Order: sequence, then C-alpha cells, then structure tokens
Amino acid sequence: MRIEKYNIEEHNQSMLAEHKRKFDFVAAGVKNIEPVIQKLIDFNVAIPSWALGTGGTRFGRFSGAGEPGNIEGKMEDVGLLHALNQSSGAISLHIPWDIPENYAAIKTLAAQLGLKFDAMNSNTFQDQKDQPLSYKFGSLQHVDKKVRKQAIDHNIEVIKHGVELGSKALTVWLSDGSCFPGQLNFRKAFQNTLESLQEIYAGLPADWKVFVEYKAYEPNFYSMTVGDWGQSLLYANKLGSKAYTLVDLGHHLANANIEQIVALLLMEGKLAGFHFNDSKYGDDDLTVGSIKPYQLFLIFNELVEGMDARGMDHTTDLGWMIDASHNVKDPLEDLLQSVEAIMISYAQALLVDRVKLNEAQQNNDVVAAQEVLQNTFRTDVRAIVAEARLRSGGAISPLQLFRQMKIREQLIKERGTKSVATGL
Ligand code: LRH
Ligand code: MN
Repeated sequence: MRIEKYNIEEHNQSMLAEHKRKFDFVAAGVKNIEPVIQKLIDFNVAIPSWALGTGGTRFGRFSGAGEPGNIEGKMEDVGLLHALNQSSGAISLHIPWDIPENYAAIKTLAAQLGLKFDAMNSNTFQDQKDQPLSYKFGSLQHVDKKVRKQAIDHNIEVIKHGVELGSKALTVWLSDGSCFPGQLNFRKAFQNTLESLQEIYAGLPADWKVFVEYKAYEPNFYSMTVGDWGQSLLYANKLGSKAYTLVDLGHHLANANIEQIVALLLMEGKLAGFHFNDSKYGDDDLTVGSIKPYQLFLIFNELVEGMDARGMDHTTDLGWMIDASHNVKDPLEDLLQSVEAIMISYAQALLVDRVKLNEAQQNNDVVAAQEVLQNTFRTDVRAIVAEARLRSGGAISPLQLFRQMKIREQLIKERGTKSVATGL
C-alpha cells in the first residue's frame, strides 16, 4: 500500500489551525528559527530492515500481523514511514536476512519510495543452515583460521551487495567473546580480530567506511572482543582512516556517560554514528527516548557542539540509524515514535544558547550552565519539528494519520496475519 499526497494534505488541513497556534507560540521565543527548521528538514534517520516485524526474547515472541515477508515489503514499510514523516529516507540492510536478489528492481523500488541504502550489516553471530564452519566460539576472533576466513569472506560479500545498491558503509558487530574466565586468550582474540578486520578493510572501496560496533555483553557474558568504545577505537585507529566507532545506545554498562564518549569520539574524528534505541537495564532495544529522554538530549547537545566545532555536515557526516526491536508495540508505530524522539532531541540541541553555555562554563557558574541546558530541554519543540515536516510534505502528526488511515489493518488485508519478517 502507498500513502498518497492527498492523504497527507487532508490530514494537515484538519490539523493546520491548531498547529499554527502552537508553532507561532514557540517560534516567538526562538531567535533565528529558519536555519533550525532547514536542518530538521534535511535530517534523515535510517530504518533497520530487521525491525519491521515483531521482535521477541528467548522467553517468547508474540507475532504481529501484516508483517513484510521479503525485502520489497520491508522497503514498502520504510516508504510508508518516510511518506508520513519525511525523515526516514534510508533503509539499513542486514545480510543474509535481506539478500537483494535483483539489484536493478530493488534500486528502482527504492527510487520510487524516495529511499537510499544506508550502512550494510554483516552477520557472523548466527550459523546459516548451509554453513560449513560454526561461529559458536566466535568468528573474526576464532582460534581456527578457516573459521576466520569464512567470516572475512562473508563481510566481503556483504560489501559487494552494498556496492551494487549504492551503500557507502559496512557495520561490523561481533558477538565474539567468552562466557567463562580462562575460555579465551584476550590478546590472541584481539589480534585475530584485528588481522581479520584488516582483510575486510582491504576489501573496502575507496569511498566506503567501516563501522566497528562495540557491546559490553550478550550473547557472551564474561567478555566481548569488541566490548567498549576504547576497544573499538583501538581497532579503528589501527585499521586506518576509513574505520570508525559506532555507538549503539544499548551497548553500555549501567550509568555509562554516553554523551562524554560521543564528545571524545567526535573530537578524535572517529565517531561513525549511532544505533539509536533506549533501555533501562541491558540491550533492551526499546523506543528511542522512551526511558532516558534527557540522556538523548545531552547526546545531541554534544553532537551539535562537536560537529559544529569540526565544521561537519549534520546530515551526511555521521551515520544516523535506529536499532530497535518491538516485542509489544506495532513496529511501524514504534519506529514513528523513535524518529519523532530523535527529531525532538536534535531540535532542542540546535536551540541551546551556546554563547551563554560557554560563558557559564568559563565562569564555573555550574547553576547557570545547568539552567541553559534544562531551559532548552523543557522547551516544547514538537511544533517546530511538525513545521519542518509540514514544509517537506509530511504529516503534521504521522502517528495520528497512521491510525486514522488504519494502515496496519490495510497491510493485514494485503499480507494476511501469518507473514513473518526476518530479523531479530
Ligand atoms: C547487536 C546489534 C547489532 C545488530 C543486531 C541486530 O546487539 O545491535 O547492531 O547487528 O543488533
Ligand atoms: Mn546495533
């Protein structure tokens, strides 16, 4: 199914008066609002192909209905999100969950839906049915060179798919590690992984990047061979200028100061970008901004400050991706909420009075510094985000229109209740 322009226009017409009242109120309090709106219009978040169906845990999965059963259906769903919010114009594929059979047809469909192909994701954390060697004891770290070769070849194959589709980056997340003390020689595991990544790096086209994603634990529960930002940065620095560190918000130990990690990776020019989600305990992959919205704002505050300090392009110089899993929500509604939370935090970070903040920091005026940030965090910018959507042809309230148009019901009519999306 497709959302037509008139669907959006009818919705916006019915919401316009209320929206204008709210927008005029908040705009009155913002100096120089036009560049902020333009930045919001230009900003896009990539949608993970593995998060368009219902997720689950080891304790169970309560399947949803009308899920996309193939890559074309997944692209259609991302196209629906993008039609509604004009901020989801890219899809991030995971191989082998989404192997593109016919590149030309997939690219034509992407063009029709206004979608680009963001970073490609390899998968050496599962054994495929016809796979000769198992990744039970790791992949790029494995003590057996044959297993490492198998994993390297898979990553090279993923790059090939990406080149055909116009992607410009490979994300490598490794479940490699150990579950018990003594199981692994940490130094050898690091060196095997580095050597393997160097072979993958050598296979990167000149204009590509490789994103090294770290994670503190799960599925290994004693050590992970890319366990934190320091280890990922060690790999990225040893690999070369095309290697960067990817920050998945759910991959930290409790109470980690992620905004400080972001500030330092940016300072080093080694920040790849993000897998946005939220969590209260572990890698819960919950809706962005649903548990710790202030942390998300503080991360965007460091991003805007750090990117502007380096003259970076907010839209293109970092990878903006969601990585979430939906156990109890409709996947598309969950993703609409996540994109909205990201746009709100970005808008607030763009409104921070950096002159006043810098002054307070220079005067060690701790109270004034906190007031600058919290005044902005407590500013309701939703009408500014909606105005950016309105001007770029999106819906003033994407979630409301998704429900008013009964889109899930229409997808169920088209796909039935049994279709299951590959992914987590
Ligand atoms: C690992 C991870 C990684 C993906 C996977 C689906 O936890 O965040 O980014 O490959 O989720
Ligand atoms: Mn991730």
